[in-house]
Amino acid sequence: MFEKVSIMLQIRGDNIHRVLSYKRAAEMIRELPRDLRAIADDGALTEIPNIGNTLAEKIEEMLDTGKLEFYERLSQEVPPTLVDIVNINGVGPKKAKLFWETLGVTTIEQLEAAAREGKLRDLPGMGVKSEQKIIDGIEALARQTGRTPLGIALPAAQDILDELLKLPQAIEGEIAGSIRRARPTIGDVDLLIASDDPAPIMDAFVNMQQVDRVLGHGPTKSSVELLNGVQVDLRILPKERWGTALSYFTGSQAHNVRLRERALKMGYSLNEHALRPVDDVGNLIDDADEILCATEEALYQHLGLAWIPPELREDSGEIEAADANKLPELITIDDIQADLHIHTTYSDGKLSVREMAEEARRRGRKYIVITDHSRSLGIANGLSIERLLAQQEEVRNIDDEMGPDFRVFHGTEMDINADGSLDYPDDILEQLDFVIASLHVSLRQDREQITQRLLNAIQNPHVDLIGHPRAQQIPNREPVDADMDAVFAAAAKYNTALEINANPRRLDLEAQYARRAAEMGILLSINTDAHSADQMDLLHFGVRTARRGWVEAQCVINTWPVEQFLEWVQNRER
Ligand code: DGT
Ligand code: CA
Ligand code: CA
Ligand code: ZN
Repeated sequence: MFEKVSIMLQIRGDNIHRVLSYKRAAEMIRELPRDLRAIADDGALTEIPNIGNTLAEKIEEMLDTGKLEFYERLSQEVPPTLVDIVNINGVGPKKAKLFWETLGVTTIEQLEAAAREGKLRDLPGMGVKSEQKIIDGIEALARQTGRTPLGIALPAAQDILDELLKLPQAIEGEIAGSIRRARPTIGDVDLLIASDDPAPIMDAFVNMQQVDRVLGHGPTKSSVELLNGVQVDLRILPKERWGTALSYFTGSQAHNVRLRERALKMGYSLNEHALRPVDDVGNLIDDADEILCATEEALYQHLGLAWIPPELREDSGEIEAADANKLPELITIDDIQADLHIHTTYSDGKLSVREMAEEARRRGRKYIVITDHSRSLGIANGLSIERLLAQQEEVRNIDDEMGPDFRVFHGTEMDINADGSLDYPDDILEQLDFVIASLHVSLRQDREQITQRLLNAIQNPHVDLIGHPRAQQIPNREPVDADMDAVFAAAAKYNTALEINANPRRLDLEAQYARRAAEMGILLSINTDAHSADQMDLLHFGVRTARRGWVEAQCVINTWPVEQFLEWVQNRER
């Protein structure tokens, strides 16, 4: 509700501080580790950062009545359906307001009709191209509904599994399907549990409080739809068959097909239950015993293959690699030594430099870089040069205080401006320990412009890392239209690293791009881009994405010891 209100206030033209107060409150609430109602019952709403008395009263009102009077009044002035329009890729509040005021458009359907009739192109700031982009954006939005971001699906799946594994009948369990393979979005959740007594587990599953509807309730398979709309399939099987079942339901389907073909060549049929001997023409041999695999390792071994990490199972070379004993030694979360992209209250983060440093140290990181937003990014409270230099002094002091075993460096997440210029001059960048350059604005420019902006940043000797290079947001902001071959060629030439942003709303670079970059010898960096302590715990999503991209630890700069990192930063500048 607060998110809607913030967009509606922005469309109405309210002051940016008011807009941001609702937006920040919405973010705060979304990330709360506790039930909002429980906090309200404790009378502790105003202890939530960014929630003062006014917002606390509004939360109480919604908890009590299910409604917000302020929103109802605001709806009289600004049609709430305009908020859906703002969700279209390439349409911000200003454009939504423009379409509404000039054409009376208030819904996505009306906007699509107007665009198709060519009515948008003549509006101020619009053209034939931007009109087409809106049509593309609407189509993309329609395609995307139905898949759930990994960042939502994985924790939901884990909660359910943890709950079911508490039952005495459950022996072991695993999340299978596309979540186990770490796809950035997932169609449905696939859970597997090993048990010889499935009925009580199935009963518990269909009766969980997260369940909205039961789609099927059987002895070995049940399906439910959760209150958040996600479908969950649970299969229960005997432990002796765990390996074949886990492999089958992990997929991908393309990987499974290849395994089945390989099995057939070796004289077996393979399905989710077992391997079974077949004759030359593929018919089952009647009295031959099934071969059961209790582990995935056993199954792959029967097929003459090394065990293949789930993130690789897309039939994109992993079977050939396993066959030749050339699987990559994938990076793991324990390889990560540092977080090179961290925000604080200087810009749009929620904690101070010191608090973020302490939180990072508590999570086992050995060094971090503080990288707040740069001066042109007003919406994120970007730092003027004066504030940047003041922050540097604070960072230096905290680095001193925290001793030699934990280092705090000073950097920036600098905007690559719409005209391709960088947001701080070289003589300022020179004074920073580490420089990230990122695209945040004018993301719908054409391919040539976007590519040129990225190249300008990559070529600057002070820029060490390109943050979230494709500027996508999952599920509904498409990546920028950049010539990635040119970007990779430049990154390789100038020895500029590219980020795998670990926030599950980004996962950018995506796996297939990370893989190509790593193959070209480009260095990568997996960072949380944390704006709060909780977001530091999202690191594993970035590591999963890297693994999906066949990435090994040595090409990820923040797996390096601090000395090696510093040497790299200093050498490349020369
Ligand atoms: P999703 O849910 O669309 O994100 O993708 P998956 O991979 O989780 O697909 P899903 O839930 O339909 O099925 C889970 C796994 O079960 C899938 O990765 C492979 C296996 N599977 C499902 N149907 C078939 C099939 O018809 N043939 C084969 N070979 N495997 C299948
Ligand atoms: Ca699935
Ligand atoms: Ca499924
Ligand atoms: Zn950013």
